[in-house]
Amino acid sequence: MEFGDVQLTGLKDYQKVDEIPIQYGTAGFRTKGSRLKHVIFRMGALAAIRSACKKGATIGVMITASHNPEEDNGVKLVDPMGEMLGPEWEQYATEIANVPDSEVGTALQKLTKNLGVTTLANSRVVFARDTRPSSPILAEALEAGIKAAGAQCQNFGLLTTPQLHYIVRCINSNGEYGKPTEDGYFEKLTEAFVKLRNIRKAKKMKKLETYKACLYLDAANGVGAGKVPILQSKLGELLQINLVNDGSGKLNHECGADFVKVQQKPPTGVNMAPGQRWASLDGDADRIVFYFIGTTDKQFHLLDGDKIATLVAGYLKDLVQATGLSLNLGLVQTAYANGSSTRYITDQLQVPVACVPTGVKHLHHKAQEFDIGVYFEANGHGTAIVSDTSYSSLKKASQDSTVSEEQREACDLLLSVIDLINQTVGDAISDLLLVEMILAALDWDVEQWNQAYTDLPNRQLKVKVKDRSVIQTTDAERKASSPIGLQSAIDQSVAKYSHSRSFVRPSGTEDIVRVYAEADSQDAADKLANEVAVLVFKMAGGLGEEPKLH
Ligand code: NG1
Ligand code: ZN
Repeated sequence: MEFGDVQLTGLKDYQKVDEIPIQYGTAGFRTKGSRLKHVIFRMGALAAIRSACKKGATIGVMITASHNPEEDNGVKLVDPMGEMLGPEWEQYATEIANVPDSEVGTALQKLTKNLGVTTLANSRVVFARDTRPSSPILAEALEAGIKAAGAQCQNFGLLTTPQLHYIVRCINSNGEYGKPTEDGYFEKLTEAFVKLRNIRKAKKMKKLETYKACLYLDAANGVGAGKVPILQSKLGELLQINLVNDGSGKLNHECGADFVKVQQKPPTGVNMAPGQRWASLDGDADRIVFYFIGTTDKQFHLLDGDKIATLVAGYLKDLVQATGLSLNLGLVQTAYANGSSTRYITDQLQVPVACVPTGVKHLHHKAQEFDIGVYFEANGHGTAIVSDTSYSSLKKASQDSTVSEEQREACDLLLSVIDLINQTVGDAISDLLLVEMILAALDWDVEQWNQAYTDLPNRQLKVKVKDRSVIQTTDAERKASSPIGLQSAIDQSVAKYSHSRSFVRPSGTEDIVRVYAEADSQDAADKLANEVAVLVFKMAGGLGEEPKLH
């Protein structure tokens, strides 16, 4: 089988296991690990073609299924600046993944020809994987695919998803973004953290009274768990991390950021004392949520992506103001953002806020419209990005002797904060350090942070349907445009509850329809979510039993 001028050697070892179509969705391909060998082999070749189209820039490939169960796996491609794969290539990925085994070579050959690629010998692909049992064998398939295409490759072994994104950007910016290694990653982040935390000492400010440098961290038994000791070794007493779900248990099983966010409860089996600050990563450490048990009410409180976004945006707003530069700061959310958070951002923070469809690529893209764009999904995936021109103005002002000393200091501080942030993609480790740094700077405990606003009670449900594509949405997924009649039925249900909102959308990562509802009491949110789930079940071809209120 010919592909360009190389043989697709090894293809026989990477044949389809079934003919079920597979699609490159919001987070790449995701399904049972046992179905992915051929897809990943083909993605190795596709990454090589992508690299050639980007003039030999290095492309990244990550093998992970994030917060999904242990038996799942997935693959996604990382573009040269560490961003998600360009949208037109998602289509190529889907086509290549689905062609019959006998046509793989021809399909790849046709693609290279259409794209004007003449050689893959200068293509470079780097890759990494998470801790799933199926990941090593899939990494072998990937390497075989890259090599079959004749490209060069480097295997980074076990990394978090954001670490790989960071490394890709470092390589392609010739080290300007940092050293393209795991060591370089930790060095950049922790140096910035240590510098920011020590400012208090340097300025002889009064000692911290409320903030306690102690965090309890659930690593979801994922790839992040192995990274925490490295992080800890560089932080010393500035932050003590007590690790649970450290990799000895089952990945994402009753633990991790997704479990805590969706179930709105602590990971199973942990012992939380009131007032302790807890956080959970997801399986590939690109999401984080915080939580605690109230010292007075003894209730569980969740500080999700919305609460992180508001903390970060509030801090950055003050800092930007102190620089004296006119940089416009904006925040990007999705329909899943709690209504209270959006109100708080608009009314209290007075920061412009935008709503985009689910999927990090949409948030990232929108955030690029601001000088400094903060974006977070409610589930804890997010980061902040700074435009090149804003970064240059900050650099310039920090060294400009005509600028006041306070303003220069603020510029310098903001530059260090930018170093602490992984701008390529949401990064749980970077977000963890950012939150801890801000809480220390404000001398806040977790309860003070939580007081910014009170979440409207909410509920997320999943409905199994025959074909989830019958649900179509508009208005950043807040309205259903198909099937006809569904939206007006949802509107009627919503009208029965006060301060309520509900929407439905097909998941991009699971074969289900997601239902979201919020209202002024948990009981009302639960009832509304259930009513809407029943509507989806009835009007969109539900499978199995009709949803019931629990
Ligand atoms: P889907 O399955 O499309 O809802 C989920 C998350 C997204 C995003 C992707 C990728 C929710 C409601 N959805 O997508 O925000 O993070 O996974 O991991 O959290
Ligand atoms: Zn993830």
